[in-house]
Amino acid sequence: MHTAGCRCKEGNHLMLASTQHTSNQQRAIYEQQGYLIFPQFLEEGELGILRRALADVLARAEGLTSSNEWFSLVKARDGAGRYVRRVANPNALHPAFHEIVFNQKILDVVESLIGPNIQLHHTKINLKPPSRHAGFEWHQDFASFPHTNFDLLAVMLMLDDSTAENGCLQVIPGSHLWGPRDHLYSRSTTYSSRIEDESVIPDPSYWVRVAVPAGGIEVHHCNLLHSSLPNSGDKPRSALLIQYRAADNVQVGGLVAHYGSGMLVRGELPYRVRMIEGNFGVLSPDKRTPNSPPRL
Ligand SMILES: O=C(O)CCC(=O)C(=O)O
Repeated sequence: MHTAGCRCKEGNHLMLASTQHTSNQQRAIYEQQGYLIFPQFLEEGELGILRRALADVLARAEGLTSSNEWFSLVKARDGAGRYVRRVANPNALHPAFHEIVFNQKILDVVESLIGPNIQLHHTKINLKPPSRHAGFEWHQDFASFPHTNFDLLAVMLMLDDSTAENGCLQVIPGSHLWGPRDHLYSRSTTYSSRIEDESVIPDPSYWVRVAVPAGGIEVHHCNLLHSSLPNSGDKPRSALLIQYRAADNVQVGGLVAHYGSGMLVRGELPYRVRMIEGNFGVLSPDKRTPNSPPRL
């Protein structure tokens, strides 16, 4: 099933410039591949504001020795010290991360993919310190917050250059068409998941590394299988993730306590729920790989 039409060589994907493609073309690529890349998306000034905001937010984590509701920490590769691995709900912590959620250029892309009525689901910042713990196993986002339909996507905005060395995203093009799969909590963290039946993951010749420069964005469908390796280089890889959904798409499981979740960012509330047919597993506390850390 997964082999149909998705054999891709590493890096062989379409790089879009927001002005070069019509929204119909963007949508057609997204429907076929499950992801889009815009390597030059933000102006330098816009990127600068976000990078300064990140520095301000991280200043609040100085001196922390264990994770809290905002900051998840991991041990450095050499064991000396701890790094912030994830900032939860940065839109609650800094006005720049609140405002970027309403960025009209981003919302134009999102509208071309999931329609005119758009809600925020959540934001987070994933930091990739040089740590063996900083990878993500193959997963679909849908499993962590299932909804009544699949018009749910992530915009990943690169705050640093993301490269093969520092653990850029990797995807399996077309895998969103396989539908939602059962997941377990990941082996290494308490807040991410991995596909339960790893035998469906095709061989590495189908994997595509998505290296995107700072200021660029990658957009992926909630059922696209994606992962990323730990940072094996010496440069950080920070990325802001903004998850949006169509306003007629209602969450039916998983974590709901995100700051600003359900906020209408464009269009209007349709007061309708659109449901697709099918059934899917919801992550429950017992869905753990035997050696995965205890659920927080
Ligand atoms: O930051 C990454 O490399 C992957 C992020 C991701 O897949 C997630 O947070 O669900």
